[in-house]
Amino acid sequence: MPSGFSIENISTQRLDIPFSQPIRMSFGELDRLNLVLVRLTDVQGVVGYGEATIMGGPYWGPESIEAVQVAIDRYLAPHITNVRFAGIEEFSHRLARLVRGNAAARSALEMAAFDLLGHQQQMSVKNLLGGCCRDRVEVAWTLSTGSEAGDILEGEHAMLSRGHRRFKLKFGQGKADEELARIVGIAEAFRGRATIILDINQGWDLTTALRYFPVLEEAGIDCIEQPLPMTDHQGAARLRSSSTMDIIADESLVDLRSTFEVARTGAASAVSLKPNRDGGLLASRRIACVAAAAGLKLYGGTSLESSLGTAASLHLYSSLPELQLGSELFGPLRLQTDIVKERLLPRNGGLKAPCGPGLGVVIDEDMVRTLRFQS
Ligand code: MUC
Ligand code: MG
Repeated sequence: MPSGFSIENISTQRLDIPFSQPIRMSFGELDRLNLVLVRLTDVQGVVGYGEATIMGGPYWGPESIEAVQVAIDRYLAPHITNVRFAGIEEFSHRLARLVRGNAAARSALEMAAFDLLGHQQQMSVKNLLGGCCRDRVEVAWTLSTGSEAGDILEGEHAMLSRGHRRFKLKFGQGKADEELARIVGIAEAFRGRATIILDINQGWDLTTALRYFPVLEEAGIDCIEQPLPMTDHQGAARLRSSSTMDIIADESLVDLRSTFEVARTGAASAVSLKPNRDGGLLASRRIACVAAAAGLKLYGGTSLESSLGTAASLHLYSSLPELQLGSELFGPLRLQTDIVKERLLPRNGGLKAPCGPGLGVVIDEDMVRTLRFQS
């Protein structure tokens, strides 16, 4: 058998999956996840699946779901079908040379290629990535009922029923002072029992952040994610020197160079990894290496993927030597329905990477057809 792999056919499908509970972020409220499902088929008929997810439109980041599909169908697929690749590194590198940016589109294709290779070789993606450094990845949960009392109730339930010990809160849902009071109330309710990450999604300027940081620190918030606009490294470095809370970089990380800049300028003490934002598992792993070399902590982020994309991230996060802040791989828990037969739902506060070949999840084609019809 010749070494490497090639793809005979690539197809994409747009799907929307409603959330069980809306999530409000600084740019608006999301009630559904937008997804592009990718299928790669080799000459033997072996199939690999991948997905790209977008949160509502080009709001969180620059890509829209329509742009993801066009990028794959028109600008990537024609150049990677019936081409022999030595392996996944060459494949991923080729995608990055074909288009600028378009990270979610590249990530979906690379994910599907990992799945395909895993099925061809009867090997799990975690083993293609070098094997596990941990057999379980901790999972945080985002509280977003819309009220302080509702969030506290839901947090208590999440701790008791699923063992979460880390919660994420979003800022940007209403009047700043009221919202601050809600966040302080929730943080105080869980002080000493759960870690709280507050994600601002670039919603503040430096003056606002300098005003609120002492209050949040006093309330027991542990980490602040992306408080300032993505390029304001100087402002973030100033915040970092004024506080003992961890600052997690998220939207600031668009590639290796920006990760290096975040590290060089001291703009964060931790980074959130997101293969869908980074251009795939291999790109996220490189970001993790640069961050680790700079002494930054690692957090296993999510782009609210279904169980398919969650499995991909889980294989990567399980294989990393360091993952100090655990993960937020709660996407499947947030979705009303899923595209795999056995959903990846956290138990005892964590998730274990599936063991089967490839990504280790089986696509539910009936559900895919239903969702396609509704999208
Ligand atoms: C983000 O900015 O982190 C992922 C989890 C969550 O609560 O929001 C998203 C996006
Ligand atoms: Mg974030």
